[in-house]
Amino acid sequence: MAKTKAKSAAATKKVAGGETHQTTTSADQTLTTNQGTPISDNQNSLKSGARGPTLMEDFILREKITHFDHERIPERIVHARGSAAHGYFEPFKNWSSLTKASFLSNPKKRTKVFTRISTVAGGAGSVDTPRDVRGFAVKFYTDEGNFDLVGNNIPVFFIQDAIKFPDLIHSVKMEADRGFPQAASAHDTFWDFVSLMPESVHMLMWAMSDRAIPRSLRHIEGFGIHTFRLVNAEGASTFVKFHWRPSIGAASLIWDEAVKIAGADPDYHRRDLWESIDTGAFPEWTLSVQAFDQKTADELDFDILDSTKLIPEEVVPLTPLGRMVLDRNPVNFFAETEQVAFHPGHIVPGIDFTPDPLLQGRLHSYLDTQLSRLGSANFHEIPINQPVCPMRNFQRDGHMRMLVPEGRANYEPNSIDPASPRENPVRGFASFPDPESGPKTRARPESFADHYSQARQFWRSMTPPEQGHIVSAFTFELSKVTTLAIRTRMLGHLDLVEPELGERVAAAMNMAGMADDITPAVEPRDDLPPSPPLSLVAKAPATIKGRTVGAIVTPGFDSRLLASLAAALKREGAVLKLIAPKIGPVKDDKGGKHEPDMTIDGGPSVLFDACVLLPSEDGVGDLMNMAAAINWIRDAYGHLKAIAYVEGAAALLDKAAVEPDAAMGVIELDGKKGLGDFIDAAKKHRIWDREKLVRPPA
Ligand code: HDE
Repeated sequence: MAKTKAKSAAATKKVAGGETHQTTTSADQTLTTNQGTPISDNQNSLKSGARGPTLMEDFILREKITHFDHERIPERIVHARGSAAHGYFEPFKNWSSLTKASFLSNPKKRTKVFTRISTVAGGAGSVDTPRDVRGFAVKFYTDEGNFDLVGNNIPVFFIQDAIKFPDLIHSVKMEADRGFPQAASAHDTFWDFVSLMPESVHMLMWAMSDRAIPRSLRHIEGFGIHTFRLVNAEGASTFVKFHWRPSIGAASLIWDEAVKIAGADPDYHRRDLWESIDTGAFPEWTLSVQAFDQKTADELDFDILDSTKLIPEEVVPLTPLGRMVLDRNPVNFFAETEQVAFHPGHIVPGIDFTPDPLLQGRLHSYLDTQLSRLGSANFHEIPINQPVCPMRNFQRDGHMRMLVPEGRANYEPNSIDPASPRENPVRGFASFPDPESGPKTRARPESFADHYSQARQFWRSMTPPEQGHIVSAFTFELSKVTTLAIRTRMLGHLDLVEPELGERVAAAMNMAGMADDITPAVEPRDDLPPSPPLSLVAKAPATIKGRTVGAIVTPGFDSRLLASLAAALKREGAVLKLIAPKIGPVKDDKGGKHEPDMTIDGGPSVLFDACVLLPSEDGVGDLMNMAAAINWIRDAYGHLKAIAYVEGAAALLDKAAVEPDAAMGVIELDGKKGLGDFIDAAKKHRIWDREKLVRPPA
């Protein structure tokens, strides 16, 4: 039922920042070469006789093929697969007490943004739903320069020092000799590396939780991870951790769904983001900070420069700064999503770094990577990367220079051109005068040494279903590891996180009692209280806003029921998709025609958040013999989704071995009450009580 808006072809298109750039479309539709020479024949190359050899002279063929041969640029070494959208950010109030960043100074000021959300390990053509961290990168086109907040959907990281990043990434990517597995951490080299790096244990808990298989890109949280500084006009600095919270709540897939979606729709997340923006359901996030001073930092029992630690919200609560809305899809994937260049060093006055050794290494890496990926020091001139504020300096020339700077003076100071740009001690970026100093050393501070306490706190903050999924994820991944010593080493770490976790994973692998004995550098704390905001299930809002409900219909189905279902879902902000055995129009009981969105085998129930069986009586007979229809129901049940059915469809439930039971979210649509109960069940997102019937926790 998705509507696609007709797009008008225009000679020019707005790009990031709002300036107008020429596109390849023009009023005269004559096809031309890159030099503008009109082309008379785009079907045949130039030959000596119709059956003769192609001539070298064919400059049109050679230009076209040469350009084609060079269409690809190196994909990002990490975060290669991503999807992006344009939008805006607006602060809730004037935050000048905290920061002089001008985009945070005025609630009436809208700042354009471009946001790219990505997986980390897979290549650009990999699927959307592997178990992986999601990158969450936002470019704010502020009036004082571009600010890039380049974060992830998990608030901590695997390593503490940038020097380990190439090792981490080599270990998780495809194995060096065999070139597989793609986009998966479930293999020996990854678990070998992390099991030798105890600092990664906290992040592993998050990566093995349902956070790493998000329901959609609209349903993820984002985190800046490192401690940053905000600095106000008086030069006062406040430490901050950045947080993004989606307005529709965070939600995850179930592992079996993620695996099946990878086949059913490898572009599941990209399509979802595109379609929701295209139909006007704009994703929205609140940007908050945990703001704290040096005294609070000194009182914490971990180091705020250690990116493997988070500050619980009970200790420093969130201050909501403003909101981001994504309301426009890219017009060209390559020009925008592929060429956008994020860099934590793209920063504006009022925001500053800390000496977190992970962040410090990133400040080198991102600039360097743009040079190799985009091929030129002029990558900032690519439209999507251009600042919207004036940009003037004396940097000149280089590959693919687009700007044409005028004037004689290309150096500073100069007396030849008094109007040329000059430094500005008042408006200019000034680094916070951090008094850090010390002897040159390659040491890791003692304050970074506790690797297990927060991992344990995370485990204790999870609800039982979430704990069960963590156990299953460790079990799945470690069962793919062929080297026994890696498994036993990892079990040793899990025992230190929490004996119950280690024991459950060991039992699930039939390896009870085989864990290595690992001595931690610092004894894990046993007194950290659970932190409820760490659990997605505990704080899930009761809503189906932004969700998709799939309904199977067959010719002659009940039009009245469909109409009330559609109206109820619309009221709740959910999307209804019609699924039918065949893609052509389906007639209802009154003769009305409906265009199905998908066929049953092209639209398995993994693609929907809640499922409805609305076949006609005749249709039930046909569906009884369709494996895809029976699996549709079976999977919906196994994935703990609310299921509504019409009385006639009870036989289908029976064949799928699904017990009709309203208390377990399998609800008969018998008028208003049935519909209301179904919506209420769908708002729970999952019927967790059902899990013990289909997948008893390990
Ligand atoms: Fe990145 N990371 N990273 N990273 N990262 C890149 O830059 C790097 C880290 C993150 O949508 C690369 O343009 C190092 C943490 C995102 O285009 C590269 C280290 C966090 C994206 C790079 C880290 C991130 C990247 C590859 C350890 C969360 C995608 C392509 C010191 C706070 C941005 C590129 C996009 C991309 C290096 C660790 C987030 C190679 C050296 C921690 C969201 O420069």
